[in-house]
Amino acid sequence: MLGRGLGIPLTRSRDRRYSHQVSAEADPKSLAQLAAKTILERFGLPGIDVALVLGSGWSGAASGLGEPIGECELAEIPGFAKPVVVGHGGALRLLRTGTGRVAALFTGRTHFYEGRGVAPVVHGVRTAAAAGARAIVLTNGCGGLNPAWGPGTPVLISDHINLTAATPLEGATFIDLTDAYAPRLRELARQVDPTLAEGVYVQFRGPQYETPAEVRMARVLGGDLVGMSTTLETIAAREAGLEVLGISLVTNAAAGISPTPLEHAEVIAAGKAAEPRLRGLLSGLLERL
Ligand code: 8IG
Repeated sequence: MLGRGLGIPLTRSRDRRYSHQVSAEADPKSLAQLAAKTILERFGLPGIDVALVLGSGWSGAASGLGEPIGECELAEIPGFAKPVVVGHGGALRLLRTGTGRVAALFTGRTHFYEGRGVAPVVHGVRTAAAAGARAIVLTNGCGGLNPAWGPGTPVLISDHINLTAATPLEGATFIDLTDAYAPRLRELARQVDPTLAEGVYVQFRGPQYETPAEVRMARVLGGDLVGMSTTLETIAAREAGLEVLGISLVTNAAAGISPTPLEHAEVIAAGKAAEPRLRGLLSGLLERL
C-alpha cells in the first residue's frame, strides 16, 4: 500500500491514468487547458483573441459591446466556482467585436479572500491564455486614495503592490514584472479617453476593508488605489505571456479619506452611475486591441 507506515494518505490523483478527470487537485495549467477546450468546443470557435474580467461595478458597462456569440454560466466550465459576492456576476460571454475579434468576457471572478487558494483566482486568466488570448483587460472596483477621484472615476493601473503574501507562481519561476501593465495598452486606453488618470494598485487580502492606518500605509508605500483583486491575476497573466491592461473603477474613497464608512451598496451605485463612461472606454478599447 502506498504510504504504509508513514501515516501519510497518499493519493494517485496526479497519476497519468487519471489526468482526464477534473478535480480540485488537478494541475492548474492542465485544468486551464481543459477549460479552454471546453469553451472553444462549446461555442465552435478556433480560439479567442482577447479576454476581459469584469470587476465590481463593471458588468453593466459590458452589455452590448459586440455581436453576441454565446453565453454560459462560468460554473459549467471545468475549474470555475460560482462567485459569492452580490453584484459580482458569474457568466462567460463570448462576442465578436467590430473588428472581427473574438472577446471572452468573464462577468465575475474568484477572490483570494474566499480562501480557496490562488489557483482558482487565476484560473480565468490561464484559461484565456490557453484559449489563445494575447491580451487581457482586468477591471475591478476599488477604494481611491486621491480625494480628487470621486466615486465612479476609472483609473488606469500603472503598477501594483501585492500585499497578499501569495503568488500563483510555483518553483523558480522568475517572472519579470517591469511594465506588467503594458504601456502600449495604457496608451491605447488614453487614445479612447485622454482624461484617464493612472495609479498604483495595492492589493490587500480582504475581505475586510482597510483601516484608515492601513490606507495611510498604502499611501506611504506609493499606492493610489486599494482593492482585493487583480495583482495575482496580473502575475499569472505575465507568466502566460498575456499583455495586461488594468483598469480600476474608484467606487469609494478609501477608509479615512472620506468621513463616512464604506458600504457595498455604495459600490454598486457608483458602478451604475459610471456605466456610460465605462462602456465607451471598453468599446473603444475593443476596437483597438
Ligand atoms: I469596490 O476601499 C472596493 N473594493 N481593499 N478597499 C478594498 N477593496 C475595495 C474597496 C476598498 N472598495
